[in-house]
Amino acid sequence: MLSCRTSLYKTAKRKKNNKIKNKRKNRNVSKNQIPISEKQESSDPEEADTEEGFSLKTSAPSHSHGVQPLGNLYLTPSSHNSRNTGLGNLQTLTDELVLEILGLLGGTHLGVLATVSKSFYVFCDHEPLWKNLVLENLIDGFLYNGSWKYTYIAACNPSFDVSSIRSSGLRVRDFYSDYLFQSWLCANLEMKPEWLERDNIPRRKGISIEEFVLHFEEPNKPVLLEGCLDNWVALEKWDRDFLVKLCGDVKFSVGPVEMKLDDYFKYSDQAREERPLYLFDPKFAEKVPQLGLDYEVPVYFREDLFGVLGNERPDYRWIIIGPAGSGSSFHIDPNSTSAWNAVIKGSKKWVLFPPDVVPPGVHPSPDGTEVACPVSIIEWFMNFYGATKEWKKKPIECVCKAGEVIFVPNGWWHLVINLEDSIAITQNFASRMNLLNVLDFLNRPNASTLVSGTRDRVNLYEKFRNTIEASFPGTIDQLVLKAEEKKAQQKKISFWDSVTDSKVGAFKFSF
Ligand SMILES: O=C(O)CCC(=O)C(=O)O
Repeated sequence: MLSCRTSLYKTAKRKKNNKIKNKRKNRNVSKNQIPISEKQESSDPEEADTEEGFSLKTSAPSHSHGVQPLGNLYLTPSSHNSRNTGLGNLQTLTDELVLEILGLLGGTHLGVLATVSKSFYVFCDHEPLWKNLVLENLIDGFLYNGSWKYTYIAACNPSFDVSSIRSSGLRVRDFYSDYLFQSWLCANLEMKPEWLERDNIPRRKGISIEEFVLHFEEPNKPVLLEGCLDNWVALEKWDRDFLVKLCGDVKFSVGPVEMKLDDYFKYSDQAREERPLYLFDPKFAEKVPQLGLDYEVPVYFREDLFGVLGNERPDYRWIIIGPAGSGSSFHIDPNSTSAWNAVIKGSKKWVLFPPDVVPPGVHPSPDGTEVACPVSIIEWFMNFYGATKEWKKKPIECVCKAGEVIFVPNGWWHLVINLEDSIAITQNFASRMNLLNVLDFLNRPNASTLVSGTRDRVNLYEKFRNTIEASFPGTIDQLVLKAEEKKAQQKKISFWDSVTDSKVGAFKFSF
């Protein structure tokens, strides 16, 4: 098992109802677990495979400062960690805490502090610190410049020639840090073939709407649907060149910032980081109406009762664009809605757990407003995926390719990682099958923090309920009645099951 970090990152996904706290667990690295140190010095990244069978991306650079995992310290005769000497009295702080404190500084102070010692130099050069500075300060967009640090410096000092200081970084001897090492490792790891092997989702082609409802929507089970995008213009036309020509200058939501599509693609060409920025925009069809016209909702998902709210409905559709390695870490979709996700270019690995199974490594807060999970998707695979092999309730998994659609039923946990540069459309909806769940969710006492995708979180319940009543009188009552009948039926069945079981037991004993 590789080392893990414990720093807390906070990101709030715009689509999701729950804030996601990313956590890296710290485990010690045993001697024979990370044999990377010498190989890491090699300029050929392909040599840098670990004994556990992890392989690095072919274009992976070695760690720019030569940081090694802590376990390697015990292999060195000198047993000296320059991380500690360079931090002085601060050496007792964990790496997470050092970085947390450095995160309070601006760019100029980080630059000055970097000159204090080699250790501070390595810490102050940590890319996520500079990424945060960019995302906090350059919210109207930026031009990525090869690294977050150079992006920030170039944006703040337009007349300064960043290329004059660009270097591959100062290599520091005997610097051991699991936290920093793992950040580099996760940015440069290839997905292992065994992480992609399990494919146990039901696949269907050409089924009727009734079959979809009976076998998947009503029992709330995921399914991968093939062949239902065949008439999408988007499937035929959308690729990077087409989109850049159509709307390269239009700004889309990318994390907390707005970026021109063209600038986003330029960033994603160069992005080599643990959690690449993901373009996830709920207003794409308002910004570029043509995008909304190039696809249609697959027949299975046409009943969307939130439609009664018109412009007042919560966000419900997104264009999603990201490079290989980008994706969505574990979450449940907002407002108890179900969703469909159609891949237009590229491919996505999906891992889904049913509502009653919390994925390993994921810790939701009791009120459901926050979720703590590993820093990155790749870290989840590295440290937690293996555990699911032993689980009785295995996750549902698949690789969803261009032209395919996945149905994500309400309440299911899911994680998605793009295996290639990908473009997708997703929509969330409330059909008759999940209307009561949605209404219950909107009516929860903490709706003001739980409901998402709208400014009117508290009033959404009343508004939605009343409008449904007006548009489809009696529907809610009918659904409530049906749900009660179903519950009673289930109770009856489980009563007779238990009686039968005890009879069998009695027979056995009577022999
Ligand atoms: O990254 C993706 O394509 C999946 C998005 C997702 O999980 C969602 O829309 O809920």
